Amino acid sequence: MENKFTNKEVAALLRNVSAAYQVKGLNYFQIRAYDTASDAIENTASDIKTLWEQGKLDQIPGIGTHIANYLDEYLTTGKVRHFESVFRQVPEDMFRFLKIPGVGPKTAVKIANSGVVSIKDLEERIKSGWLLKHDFGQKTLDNILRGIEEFNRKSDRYLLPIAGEIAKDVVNYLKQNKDVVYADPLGSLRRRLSTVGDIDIAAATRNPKGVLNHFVKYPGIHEVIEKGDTTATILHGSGIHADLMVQPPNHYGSLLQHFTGSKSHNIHLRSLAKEKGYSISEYGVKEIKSGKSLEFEKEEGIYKLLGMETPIPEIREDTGEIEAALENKIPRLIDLKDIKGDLHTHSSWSDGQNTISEMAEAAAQLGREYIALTDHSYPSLKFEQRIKDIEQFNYSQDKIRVIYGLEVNINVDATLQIADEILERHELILVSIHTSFRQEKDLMTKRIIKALENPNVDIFAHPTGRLLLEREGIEADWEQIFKVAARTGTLIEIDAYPNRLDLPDTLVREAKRFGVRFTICTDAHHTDQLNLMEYGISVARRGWLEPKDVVNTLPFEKLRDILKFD
Ligand code: DGT
Ligand code: CA
Ligand code: CA
Ligand code: ZN
Repeated sequence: MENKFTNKEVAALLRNVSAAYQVKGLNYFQIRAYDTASDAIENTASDIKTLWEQGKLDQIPGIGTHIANYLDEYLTTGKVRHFESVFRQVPEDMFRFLKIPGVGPKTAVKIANSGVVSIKDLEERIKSGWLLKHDFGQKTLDNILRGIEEFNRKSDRYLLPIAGEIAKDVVNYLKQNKDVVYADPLGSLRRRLSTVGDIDIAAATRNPKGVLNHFVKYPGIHEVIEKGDTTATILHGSGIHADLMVQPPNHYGSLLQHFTGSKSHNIHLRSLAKEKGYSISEYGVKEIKSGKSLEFEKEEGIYKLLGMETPIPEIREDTGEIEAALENKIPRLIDLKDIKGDLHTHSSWSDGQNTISEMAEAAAQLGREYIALTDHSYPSLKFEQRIKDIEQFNYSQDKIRVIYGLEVNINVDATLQIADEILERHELILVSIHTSFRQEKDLMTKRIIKALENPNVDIFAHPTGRLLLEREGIEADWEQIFKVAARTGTLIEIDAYPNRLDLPDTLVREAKRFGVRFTICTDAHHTDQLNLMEYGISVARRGWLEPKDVVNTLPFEKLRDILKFD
């Protein structure tokens, strides 16, 4: 296979070195260096090959000189002699199996050594019972099967912020061209899905050729895949594809509408249009009877023609938004501006990187009225000292009110990590699952419900425990859980951390139907992460939440009533 040197490929190469080292039993620090570098490359929006060409590889934090030298060799010659010799000492097929979520190096080697040749082959041999005879336990095999399902589903998707940052940069670049009248990211990015398959961008111009020529000279480009008269596709250095579609300004509304999607929204809209005597496409709208073409510079015009208000992009999934729009009944959904405070953050008292005052001041800078510090309740934590520190900070200033809270694990046996006396001493208690994610559904449901029924518990944080592109969420009876949450008044969190976005949007909408109330919080472990709130807002909007559904839209005085502070 030809090397393209995308970030994804380079990151995978380093990940493989780490895996091979683990099999060979090298020490933790040698292994860790490769994992860190791999993460850093996967998560940067800059093209690694371009950085290398500019001699700026060391600009990526996490890449030491040692690995930078190997990368230099790799990008120069297409291979690294040292890596090749490492790879020769482990079964070649193991790397294929490492791509399955939940399969580590040791299991991958075992699979490879048992003669399985591909992921497909592996799936078949598990299902046929063949692998059971080869020293694998049923439980391990079930986990592998689940991983394969996940692998098949996620294929090549990117976290919203990563794709979003790239798209923003491309759009800004396009706007530097004087012939570009409008430019916007569309598709799943505009609908704010938690993961994005490819980037779709639309531009309005009277000079399509010039704009497409400009587009394919974008500096972050890795390769031009295709270039036609009104469209072009590039491979960005990160490994993601970006499609550009151009139309003259008077057709731009149709372009926007079509490529925002979703596909099912569009299909429904088109059949509705047909009933009303119109045919709509990405190029415009036609009156079927007269054959007359209608032009729309803005997409609102198209919806208006069909007798409806324009649904915000986040809800265009054909799950009732068209019906609601026809009756002008789409509620005013929550917005970033509605948020008054953050109720899930960490300081250096647990695993956060900043002190209480640093976190509080950064939150005040963002205009928050209050912030809850919810450090993990390690039993060794000096709870009283920490409360005193927070109270002292509150006396010392009046820009922001710091709420002293804790994030408490729900143990596998449904008890909580710390005693009720300690919970009672705090103003806010989050509970969450950090261990035994694979518990059987019924037990898991009971485990959660018991925690939610504890009167000291205020919020159930990142409920499913999923890690996007990495780990599936827990299995539980959500209907039962939502009923209990509604009855006890326990709030359900939408965690805005980009690889969580948990509760997922579809469950948010379901929970709302049961009368659950929510919080939207950043789970920040660093001051820089306090501004991740916008991603939680996207999830909430996709779940049709209004400001009244979310308690951290309330001013502090009202919030304290709900949380029953002293
Ligand atoms: P992605 O890229 O997998 O994250 O998801 P989208 O929604 O961005 O999907 P994509 O990139 O395949 O297409 C962008 C939009 O273009 C999509 O949301 C709706 C529209 N579109 C694409 N293919 C079709 C189609 O076959 N029929 C209709 N009606 N619309 C389509
Ligand atoms: Ca797309
Ligand atoms: Ca696309
Ligand atoms: Zn947390």
